[in-house]
Amino acid sequence: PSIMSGKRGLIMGVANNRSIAWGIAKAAHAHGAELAFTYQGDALKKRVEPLAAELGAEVIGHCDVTDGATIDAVFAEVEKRWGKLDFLVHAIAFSDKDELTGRYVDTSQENFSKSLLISCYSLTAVAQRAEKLMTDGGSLLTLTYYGAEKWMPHYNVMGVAKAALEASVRYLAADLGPQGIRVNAISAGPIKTLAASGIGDFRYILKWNEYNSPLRRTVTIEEVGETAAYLLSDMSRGVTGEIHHVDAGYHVVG
Ligand code: 0WD
Repeated sequence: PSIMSGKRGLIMGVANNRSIAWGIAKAAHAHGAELAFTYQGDALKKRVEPLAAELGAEVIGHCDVTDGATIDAVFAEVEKRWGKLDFLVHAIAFSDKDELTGRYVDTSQENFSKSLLISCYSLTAVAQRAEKLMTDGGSLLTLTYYGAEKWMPHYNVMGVAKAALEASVRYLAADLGPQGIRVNAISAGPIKTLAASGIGDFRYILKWNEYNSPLRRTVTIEEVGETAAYLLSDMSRGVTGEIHHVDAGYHVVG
């Protein structure tokens, strides 16, 4: 039997076929889940629609996490179509590219607020809505990076946002645990995606991980996806508040 059959989940944060959220969607689908996708803006709609179709999934609508009305609209649509929700993948982050290079100390208040709102608060914003639909319990999953734990070159305000995101995972896990809703994060190693291309010297970071991680390579979105399928399914029913590294082991040496 497939580990995710009968489960219905919302995938937020697919930008294209290199997105980590897409790797997770493919794995969840392969393990029997039924999926719905959101997209951010019309430009991404054109990219997300054919991908969703590949998995026989629904495209629920536009969601910009800085606009609570669009989050409400998406969850209203999920409720209308499914009545409930079993899992949610949050693979969303943003920071002004100009501040993903150079020094953290130069971060502007405006970009700090925007980065924390989109990359951190948005998990809490979607958890508030998901809680109401996860009537049989559920699993929330977000994506983080080692720059939350240690200084990394160029990661700057994103490192601060990811540290706050990881703390949010723990607080949300405690709040929602009594209802059987689990909240976890995957700390993924560096992967060449659209968002990653904004980070200074990203190719060097990939090479560094290739040379220094225990497995002597980087990870793929398919590998992150398989681990996500475990965290989204009942296979991990005793696991919550966890930050699970899928990074070829880099965190033990870095
Ligand atoms: O090396 C990497 N790629 C790693 C990524 C290592 C470890 C963690 N991560 C994290 C990212 O920080 C992010 O949280 O994984 C998550 C997914 O990122 P990704 O797959 O690397 O990047 P991408 O394919 O670009 O998807 C991120 C998407 C956005 O794409 P763009 O590139 O257009 O910003 O997040 C979405 C958007 O689709 N997004 C938003 N969605 C709703 N509202 C918003 C927003 N305001 N802003 C960005």
